[in-house]
Amino acid sequence: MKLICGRYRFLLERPLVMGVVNLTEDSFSDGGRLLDPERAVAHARELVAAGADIIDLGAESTRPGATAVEAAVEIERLVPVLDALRDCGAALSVDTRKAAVMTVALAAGADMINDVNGFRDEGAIDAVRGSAAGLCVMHMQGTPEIMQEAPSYRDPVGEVAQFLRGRADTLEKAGVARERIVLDPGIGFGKSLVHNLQLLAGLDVIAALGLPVLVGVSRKSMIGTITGRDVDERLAGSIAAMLCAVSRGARIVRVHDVAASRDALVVWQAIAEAGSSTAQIQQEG
Ligand code: HH2
Repeated sequence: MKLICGRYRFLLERPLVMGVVNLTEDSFSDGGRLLDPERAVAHARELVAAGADIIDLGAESTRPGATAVEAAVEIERLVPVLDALRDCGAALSVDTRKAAVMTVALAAGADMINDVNGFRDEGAIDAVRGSAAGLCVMHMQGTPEIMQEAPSYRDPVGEVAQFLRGRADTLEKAGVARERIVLDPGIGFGKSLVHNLQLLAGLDVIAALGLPVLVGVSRKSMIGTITGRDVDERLAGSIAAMLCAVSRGARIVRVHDVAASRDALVVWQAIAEAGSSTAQIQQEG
């Protein structure tokens, strides 16, 4: 499996780490800390040094009830940071729902567009189709303003898989190469705790669609609900959920704590590789 991601080609033989850098006032875990471009750039460089393969820059919080941000404000926050990080050694992803922001971000050198709205906004597909950027298509029921009011599904895994397959087909029909597409079930986006758990448990169904799967569970409220921990005490719970996700086929994990997540992943990978070589020896014997 290969992912074309702007200047990068990822073979996805091991799970990739996407480090989160929120250039926002109100993100649920790091809001306000990185609004200053210099601090954001310094933090992104730390994440790259800690092993991030991709840096995900977001200039609008999408947490439940967050205030919408104008495209011009997103652009103003993103462009200087994209410029400063161009040669930081990791692929640069921009987390946005807006076509206007996508266009500017791509011109400023973004390698990936991460759209929590699955490229459903007017003009979003046109903004990205002609580029070589990786495209993360996420599932969300409703909009961030109201998505946690009454999420409802008959079959969360089946419905999310069907939605993601439909969006990937639409992108392909618009001329986007399949190797550019990544799918994400959107943990916490219009989902109850039970929906989130069912989606993680059934992630193999989404992975079976044949495209790389990205999962973001880091510090999310589902971890807080299960453990009773505040947002800055959710690392262990986040890592447990992340490893469940990679065991069920996730190829990219979106995390705030890159160093710890990378350590957990390299240990997981070493065990997974030992398991597959044992299976091969048994088969040959
Ligand atoms: N989660 C968040 C934001 N963007 N993108 C993808 N593809 N998948 C996710 O799970 C995802 C995402 C929410 O986390 P965060 O960026 O930390 O918070 P906020 O939206 O408050 O900025």
